[in-house]
Amino acid sequence: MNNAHSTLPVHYSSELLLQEQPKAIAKALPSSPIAANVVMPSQLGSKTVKPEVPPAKIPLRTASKLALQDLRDLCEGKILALYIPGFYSAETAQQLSQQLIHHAQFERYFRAPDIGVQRTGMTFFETNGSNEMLLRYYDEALPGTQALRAACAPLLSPIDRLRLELGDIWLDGVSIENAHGRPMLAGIGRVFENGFELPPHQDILARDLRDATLAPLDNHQPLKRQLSTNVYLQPADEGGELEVWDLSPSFQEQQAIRDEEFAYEGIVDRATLPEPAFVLSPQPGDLILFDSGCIHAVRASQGRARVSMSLFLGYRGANRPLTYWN
Ligand SMILES: O=C(O)CCC(=O)C(=O)O
Ligand SMILES: [Fe+2]
Repeated sequence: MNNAHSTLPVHYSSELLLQEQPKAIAKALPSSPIAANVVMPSQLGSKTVKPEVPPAKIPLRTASKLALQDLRDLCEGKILALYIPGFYSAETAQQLSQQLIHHAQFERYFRAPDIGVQRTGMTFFETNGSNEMLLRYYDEALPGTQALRAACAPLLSPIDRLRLELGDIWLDGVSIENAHGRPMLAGIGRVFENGFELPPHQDILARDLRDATLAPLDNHQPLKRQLSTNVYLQPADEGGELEVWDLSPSFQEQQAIRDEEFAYEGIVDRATLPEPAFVLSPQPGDLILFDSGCIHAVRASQGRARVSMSLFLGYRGANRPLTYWN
């Protein structure tokens, strides 16, 4: 562990955002009823200190379906996460998890080989500094998107369902992210191995692009926000809770609290973090969308594999297309 810095820098900043955001360790109360499988900080036994500034952000909003205003609030940073229990049928989710385990090909992330989390297609994050990996990523991207759809067939892939539902509500369109003039991967399946956590990290396209060997297209514009979206298919027997912090350190700040135990330099030392803004135990068929520029983690799971499907979304403004990739 890296003990050189024991606290996280207090200001909220991220190269993902065009403007500095107010400091926002979540002390806000949720605006909607909390599902039984969600733990808010007030229940974690931590002392509640009266905030000096008005509460900045709602940690988690629960909704019965994907709706435009909730998505806008998430994109504009008014809420940290949007939770839609039962987005996909629980029974079909369980069936699909078995189908994926048997018919899809999983391997660990090349850039995080010491973490027991496996994905289907190779993701953009893994191209890190290698021209060969970047070419391979683009060669495999479209076949990877199609292979995941085929592995779900005849069921509708939850990723495709999400893309369709986003397209139904987002008037400026929902399209594939285009960093280099070639289709990116759109959708992955994930399995979490017995006993492994996905340690605290951020997912930020700008950092992955900075690490890539090819400059982005001239007209490629930075994101105002990046969302991680996950549809959960099968929980582990124990553990596997999603934790999200309302903290988005800059690259330099993150490096100062890096956990050197892990090969991937983007892992944050847990010991430096306060209580998360929320902890969620996802159930089969649930969808969550959260700000992936904020630190998040998946607690170690035990027993059978935790299975999910995931997609990133990019937001550039209210009247701009939403984009997606992995
Ligand atoms: O599986 C999860 O709950 C979240 C995984 C994650 O880190 C992500 O989707 O960005
Ligand atoms: Fe992540």
